[in-house]
Amino acid sequence: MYRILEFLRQEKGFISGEEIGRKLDISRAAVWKGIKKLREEGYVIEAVTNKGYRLILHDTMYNENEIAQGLVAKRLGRPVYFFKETDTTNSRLRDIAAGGAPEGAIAVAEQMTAGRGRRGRHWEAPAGSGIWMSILLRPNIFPSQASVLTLLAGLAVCQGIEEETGLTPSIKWPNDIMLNGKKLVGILTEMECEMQQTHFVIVGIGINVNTTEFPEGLMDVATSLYLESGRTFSRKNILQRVLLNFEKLYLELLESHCSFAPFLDRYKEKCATIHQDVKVLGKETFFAQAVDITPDGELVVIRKDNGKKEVVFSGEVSIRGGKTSE
Ligand code: BT5
Repeated sequence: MYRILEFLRQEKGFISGEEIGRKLDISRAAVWKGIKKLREEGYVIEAVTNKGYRLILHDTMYNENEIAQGLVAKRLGRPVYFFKETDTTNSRLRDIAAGGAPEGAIAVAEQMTAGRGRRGRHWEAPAGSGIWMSILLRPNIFPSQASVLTLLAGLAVCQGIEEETGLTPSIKWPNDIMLNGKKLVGILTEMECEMQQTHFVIVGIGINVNTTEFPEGLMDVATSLYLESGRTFSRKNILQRVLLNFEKLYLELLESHCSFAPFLDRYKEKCATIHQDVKVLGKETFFAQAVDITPDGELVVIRKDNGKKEVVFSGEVSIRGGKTSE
């Protein structure tokens, strides 16, 4: 069926069923069946007697074939595992990774029924509105260094969104992307490791793209590209841009032996947390002012209660705006 799609895609005008059949060495009935299936998937294909078929609408289509089509990234996004509905892409990709899938494989879902945030929190992931994607990486990295990948994913998502939409989100250290004070993107990095060895890392990214409304309770804190701009965007284009940006940063990270230092200035430029009042929720809960990011990607804060400087590790804490509660 997708071979027929490729034909239609290349052809600017009409192409007859006979010609498609001849080139693909299949019967006209098989061509017709393929066209029917493509239509069922949502492709709009015009059919005119004596002229043949013409592909009209595919820009809004979202499936493994569309995502792979025109992907510039060479390592990430190959291959694409697409699910119309699944519980959570992070778990699906974990299973796929355990079966030996290569670095760069991604799992993408139209809808997740049990999307995950950190610490068992729920991630709202309805159909038709967002990018719910997990990326498999197999870096030679200590488990303690893996949180750097969350920071780089955040940077890549910001860059990708900016390039594709012109909107300028910022990062709330360590794993949220915000737009106009509301959460646009969440990132969940998970890994399979032993004491000193990382087997693989899964970076899960959730981006609210064309979401028109959120359930009660999320409306005040969550937003989408659509809600902030009044425009709808191609999920495929944004996804591809994010992958390309993440790939560039990831390759740079490997070259720098997994040091975050080369990225520090770029990260700080996008990070809105610095100079903000924050509530640190770790082993201990306290209020503080964020003052800097270290070359290892940790947050430096000055505590409100005793004025002391402390370094906060991303794996350990949640950061909330100073005045809000958990
Ligand atoms: C996160 O957790 O922000 C990580 C979210 C990661 C989602 C991706 S999608 C692909 C992959 N597969 C998965 O199953 N997950 C990953 P956390 O910082 O714990 O934030 C969770 C909180 O964000 C929730 O408690 C809600 O308050 C809020 N939230 C839930 N759904 C949201 C949404 N769609 N947009 C914005 N905020 C949301």
